Amino acid sequence: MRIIGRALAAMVLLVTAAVAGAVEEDGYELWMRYRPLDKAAQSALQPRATALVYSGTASPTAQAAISELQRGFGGMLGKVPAADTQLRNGAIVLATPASMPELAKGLEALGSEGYQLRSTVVQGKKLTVIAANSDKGLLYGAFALLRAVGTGAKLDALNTSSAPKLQLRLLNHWDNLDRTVERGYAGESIWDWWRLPDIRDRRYTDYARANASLGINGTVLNNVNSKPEILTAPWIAKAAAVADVLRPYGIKVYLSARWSTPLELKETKTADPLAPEVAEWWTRKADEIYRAIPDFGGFLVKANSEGQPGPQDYHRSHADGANMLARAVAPYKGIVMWRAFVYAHEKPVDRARQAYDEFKPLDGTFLPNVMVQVKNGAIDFQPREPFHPLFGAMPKTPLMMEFQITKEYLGFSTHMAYLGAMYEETLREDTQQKPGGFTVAQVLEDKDHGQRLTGMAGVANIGSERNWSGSHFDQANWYAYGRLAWDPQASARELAREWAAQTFTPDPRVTGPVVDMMMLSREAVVNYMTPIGLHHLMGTGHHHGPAPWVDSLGRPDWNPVYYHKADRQGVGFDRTATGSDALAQYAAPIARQYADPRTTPAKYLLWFHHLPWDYAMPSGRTLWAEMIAHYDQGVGEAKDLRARWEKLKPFIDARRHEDTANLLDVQVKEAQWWRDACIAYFQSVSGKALPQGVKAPARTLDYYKSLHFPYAPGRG
Ligand code: BDP
Repeated sequence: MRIIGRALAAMVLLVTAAVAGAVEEDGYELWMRYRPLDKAAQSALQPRATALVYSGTASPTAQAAISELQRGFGGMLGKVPAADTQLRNGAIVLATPASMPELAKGLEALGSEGYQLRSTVVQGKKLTVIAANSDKGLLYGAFALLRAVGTGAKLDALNTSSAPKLQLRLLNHWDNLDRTVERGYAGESIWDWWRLPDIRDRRYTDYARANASLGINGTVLNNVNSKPEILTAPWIAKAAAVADVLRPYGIKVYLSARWSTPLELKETKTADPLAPEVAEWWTRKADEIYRAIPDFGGFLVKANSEGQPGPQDYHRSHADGANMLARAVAPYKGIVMWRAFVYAHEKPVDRARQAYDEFKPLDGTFLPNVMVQVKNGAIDFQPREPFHPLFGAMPKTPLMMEFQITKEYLGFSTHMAYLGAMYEETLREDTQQKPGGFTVAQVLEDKDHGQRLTGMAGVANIGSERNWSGSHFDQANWYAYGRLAWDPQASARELAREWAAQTFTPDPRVTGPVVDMMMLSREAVVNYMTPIGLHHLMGTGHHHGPAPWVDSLGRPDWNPVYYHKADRQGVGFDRTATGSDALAQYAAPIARQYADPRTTPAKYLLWFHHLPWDYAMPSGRTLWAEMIAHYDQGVGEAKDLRARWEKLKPFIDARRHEDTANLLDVQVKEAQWWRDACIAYFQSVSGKALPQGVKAPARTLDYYKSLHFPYAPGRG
C-alpha cells in the first residue's frame, strides 16, 4: 500500500513538473545545464559519444576539457563517456599536433586558441574529432561541441573550425575589497576576499567554466576605482589564489591599479611617472606580482577621470603614465589597459568631446604593450549612444572596446534588456575612416597590423546571487558579450537563439518567442527611457528611474538638463558646428551627413541636434508628438514582453517562469513611470498640450520629483 502511495505521489510530482514545463531550476547552471535530450536526439547521438580519447598525460586544461565533456554528454545522453586511450568506434577524440598528429592537421590558421570539430571515419571507426594546436584550443572546442549538441546539431556531418578574432577577451569586475560591487545588481562580489586566499569557493571553478565556454580569457578582479591595498602582499596572495583556480580554464588575472598607489602607501614621495623612484617602485611591484602570479595579465587603469589621480596631476600625459607602467610589466609580457573614459568638469567643453580631445593627439606615442580602452560611446553606457569617435581615429594605437554588461543605465537587473542587440549595433557601425568601410568591429580586429594587441572588455554583471546575474535573462548579456568578444561580427539574434536553446530548451516553440522577446527588449528600454537620441536622464548617483529635471548637481555635466537642454523652444544637444562641434570628431562623411537633422538617423537626432518642439519628423508628427509616441510605444512593448512571457508558461519550469514574470511586472510599472515622469517634465518645459488621444501622466510632476532612492543598489 505504502509503495503504491509513493508511486502515486511520484507520478503526481512528475505530472506537475511536466505541466509546469520541467523540474524547477534556480539558474545556477547558466547555459551549461546539460539536461537529457529527447529520446530521438539521444539515439541519434549515442553511437557518437561512447568514449573520450586523449593520448598522453592530460594537462590541467585538457583535463578540464575531458571533465566538461563527461559532464555534458553524461547529462545529455544519460551515460558518461569513459576516458580512453584507444581509438574506438563512436569516440570523441581530443587531438593536438603533439598528441595525435594524424588527426590534427591543417590547423595553421587556428592559432593557439582556435579549434576544429569534425566527424570522420578512421579504419572503419566513426570518430568525432576536436582538434587544436593547444590544450586551450581543445577546451574551447569541447565547449563548442557541447554547445552544438545543446542547440540541436547532429554529430554525423560536423565540419567547422573557429578561432577568436580578438586576442584579449576580458571581464572587468567593478568589485570592491569590502565585497560591494560598484554598479552591481546581483548581490555581493563573487570574490570572497575576506576568506581568500585560504578558502577557494567552488563557485570560482564554475565561473571559470562559464567564461571558458564563451572564450573569455582574462578577468580584472577589482574595481577601476581602485584602492592602493590591492597591490599589497596580502591582496596579491588573494589574487594569486583566484588565478590558480582560473588558470586551467585559460583565464588570466589582471588588476586595476590606482595611479597614486606608491605615494599613498608612503613608499615614494611622488606619483610622477617620470620620477625614477616611481618607475623603480612599479618595477619592483611587477616583480613581486609575477613571483606570485607567473602569468599575471597586467594592469587596468582609470586615471584623471572622475576625481581619480593620474599623471596629469604632475603635468604628464596619459602616454607618460601608461608607458611607465608598461615598462614595468613588459619583461613578463604583461600589458596595460589605459582607459579613455576621461572628462573633467573644470573644462567647459562638451563632455562627449573630451576623450577624443585628450587621446587623439597621443596616437602613436604609446608602447606596444599598451591598449587604450574606449567605452562604446562618448558619454557613458547609455541605452543608446552613437559609437565613440575614437574608433578608427587612432590608427597607430591598439584600441580595446569597453562594453557594460551590468545594466547601470538600463533598469539594473530588474528590466529585461538584451544587450547583444546593443553591442551588435555599435560593432556594425561604419566609422567611415577608410574608403570602402571600416566598421567598429574591424577597427577592433585590426587586421592591417597583424601582431598588435586586440581586445574587448565587458564590465561584469556577475555577483553572489544563485543565478549569478540578478535575473535569468541577464545571463544572456554575459553570454552574448563573451561570444561577441570571440567574434565581433557574430549575429546578436543567433547568439540569443544559442543562449535560449541551452538555457531553456532547443524546442523552437520556446526559442522562437524568447529570441523575439530578447531582440525587442533593448529597443523597448530605449523607447521608454531615452528615445530619439536623448541621454543621461537617470536619477542622481544611483541612476535608477527618471530625473530629467535635475539641474543642481555640483558639476554641470552630472545634471540631466545638461544633456537634453530642453527649454520653451526646443530640446536636444547641438553637437554640430553651431554647438559643441563634437560631430567634427567623426570621419568627414559622417560629420557631413549628421550635420543636417534631416539626414541624421532618427535614433541619434537629439544627440546631435537641438530642435524646435514643432520640428517635422519623417513620420509626419511633430518632434513633441514623436517623443510621446516613443514613450507610449515603450510602455506598450514592456506590456507585450510580459504577455509573451505568459504564453511560455507551459514550457518553462515554474521557478524561472515566475522569477521572470515578477520582474516583467516591475518593468511594466517602471516603464509607465518613466513615460509619465518624462512627459510631465518635458510638458512643463515646452508648455505644449498633449496630442489628441494621449493619456495624461498619472501623477503630478512634483510627485515624480519627490521620489528618492537613497538605498538603491550598486553605488559601490
Ligand atoms: C560610470 C559609473 C561609475 C564608474 C564610471 C567608470 O557610474 O560608477 O566608475 O562609469 O566607468 O558610468 O569609470
